[in-house]
Amino acid sequence: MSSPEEQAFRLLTEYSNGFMVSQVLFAACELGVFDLLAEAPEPLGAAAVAARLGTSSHGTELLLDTCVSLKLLQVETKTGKALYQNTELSSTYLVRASPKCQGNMLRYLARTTYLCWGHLTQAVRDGRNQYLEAFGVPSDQLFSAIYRSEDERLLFMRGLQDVWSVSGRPVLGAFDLSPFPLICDVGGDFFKDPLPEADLYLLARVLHDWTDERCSRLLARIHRACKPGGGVLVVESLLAADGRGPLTAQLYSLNMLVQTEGRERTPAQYRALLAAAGFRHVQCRRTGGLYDAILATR
Ligand code: ASE
Repeated sequence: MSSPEEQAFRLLTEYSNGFMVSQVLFAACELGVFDLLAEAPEPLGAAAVAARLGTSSHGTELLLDTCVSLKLLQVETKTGKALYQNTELSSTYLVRASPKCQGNMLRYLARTTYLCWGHLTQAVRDGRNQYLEAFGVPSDQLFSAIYRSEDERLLFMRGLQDVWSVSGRPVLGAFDLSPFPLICDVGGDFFKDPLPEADLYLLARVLHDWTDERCSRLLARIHRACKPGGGVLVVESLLAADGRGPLTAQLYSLNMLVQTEGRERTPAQYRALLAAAGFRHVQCRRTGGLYDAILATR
C-alpha cells in the first residue's frame, strides 16, 4: 500500500504524461499500424511492421510495445520472437475497415485540436480561440468557420461522423421522436440559407461552437421555421447544473475555448437560450453517453 502522498504523486504523473499517451495513439493511427495488422494474414514482428511502414526499427518497436501496455495491441512470443496483433479495442475503433472506426476524428485531433491545446494557457488568458497562435491564421481569414482548408473541413466532418457512428444511437433514443416524421439535420451555412420545411430540426454539436448571441439568432430562425407542435432537438454534452462536471464536458468546453467561439452549457443555459427564441416546452435528458439531448417544442 502506498501513502496518500505517493498516490497523489502517481496521479500527478499520470496527468503530466497524458499528452504522451495521446501522441502514441495518434502516431500509431497516422502510420497505419492498426490497418497493417488488420490486413496481415497473421501477427507480425516489429521488423516486418517497420519494413512495411518504412519506419525505423527502434522507433517502431518502442511504439508497438507502448501500444501493448495501453491495450491498443497484444503481443505473443513465439520461439523468442514477439508478434503483434490488434486487440478488441483497436479492431473495433482503430481499423479503417471497421464501421465504428474513429480514425478521421483521431487524425483531426492530432493535426488541429492538439495544436490549439498547446496554447491553452494563452486561451485562458485571452478568453478566445488560438487559431492565430497555433497556425498563424487570424480566425476571420480562415477558409470558413474553424477550417483552414477544404481538406481540413472534410476531415472534421468525417471525424464527427465517426463519433456519431458510436454515440448517435443513445441520443436519438432519449426521446420519442414518432410525433416528428420529417427531421431536418441542420448543417452547412445555417445562419444564411433558408431552412427546409420539417417537423423537427436537429441541431447536433452546433450550438457549442457559437456565442450566446449567434445561438440566439440561429434558434430564432429555427423557431420561425417551426410549425406549431414542431420543435428542435439539441444534441450536446451537457455540463452539470453548477458547471463543475462531468470532466468530459468540462474538457470539451475548454476545447471550444481553444478552437471556436463557443462553450459547452448547463441545462439552465440551454433552457434560457431556447426560451428566449420562443420555444415553450423544453426537456433535458442525460444519456450517460458522450452526448445528451434537449427537446424543445414550439
Ligand atoms: C466541434 C467539435 C470538436 C468543434 C471543434 C472540435 C471536436 C474537436 N474539436 O464542434 C470533437 C469533440 N469531441 C467530440 C467527441 O465531439
